[in-house]
Amino acid sequence: MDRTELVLEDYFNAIFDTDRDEAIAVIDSALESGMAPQSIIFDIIIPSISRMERELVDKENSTLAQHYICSKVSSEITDRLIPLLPDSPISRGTIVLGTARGDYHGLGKKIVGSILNSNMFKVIDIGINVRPELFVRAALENNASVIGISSMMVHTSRGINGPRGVRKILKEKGLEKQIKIIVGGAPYLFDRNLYLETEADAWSPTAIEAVDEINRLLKEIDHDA
Ligand code: B12
Repeated sequence: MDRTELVLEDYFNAIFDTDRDEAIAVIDSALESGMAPQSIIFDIIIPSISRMERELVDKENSTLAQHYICSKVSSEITDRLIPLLPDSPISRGTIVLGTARGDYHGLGKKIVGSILNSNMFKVIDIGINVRPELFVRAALENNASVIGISSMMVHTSRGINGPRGVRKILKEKGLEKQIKIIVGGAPYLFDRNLYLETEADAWSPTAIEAVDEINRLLKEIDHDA
């Protein structure tokens, strides 16, 4: 096993046992030994959440309570890692980011925001359970070119209170050429054409790939201007 695999194993065992202190100790020791914060997020925390889900759904080997603690600890550790990611002083554009109405999953959005931030975007995170009107209002108030909507459940991606609701308002206000919509989250991973159904301009499977997609959207806006 290489070092990353060892840390992954130790971290997974800690969260599987809902041992918050041990999970934090594993991450602190990984940081001390020189592991990069971004690698901890993508190579340790995200794979552990997926593995935890497999234990719950496929193997029926864990409980929803374990799952809940795992996501709480993961979120707390991600909060500690975000300030350690490089912060870029230059801004390529402003992105308003939130989780769709009715959806309380916030970890993916948090990671997307911090990766965009360290890739020269100004990110306005407006939280979870966000109504369509609030997305548009925040975009106008902050002169944002892109609205990013995270949906982790099928109904919060497809429903009228999700991206489609935002699209409807952009259309009504004649803002479609100046504000683009990007979406992401679990349902889009299961159905790669779903973003079209939700009337978004783009989607991305990961935070890293979102950087290129947003650059493409910004070019589209410049071209149309
Ligand atoms: C952790 C988790 C929870 C935690 C959430 C904690 C929190 N504060 O976030 C808890 C336990 C509270 C929870 C609750 C529920 N959950 Co839940 N949950 C999950 C789980 C296992 C992992 C989600 C996660 O954090 N992943 C880790 C992050 C880092 O990954 P990510 O979110 O996918 O984000 C990455 C990309 O998707 C992308 N991305 C994400 N957002 C965005 C946005 C943009 C703009 C872009 C570009 C990219 C992008 O970038 C991220 C980083 O690379 C998923 C399973 C799954 N496969 O996703 C189920 C899942 C989403 N949950 C599910 C369900 C059903 C529920 C509950 C209804 C359960 C219940 N019976 O109560 C409730 C819903 C509560 C609500 N109203 O929101 C279902 C949804 C199924 C469906 N068909 O709709 C899933 C898919 C589990 C399953 N297989 O059934 N959940």
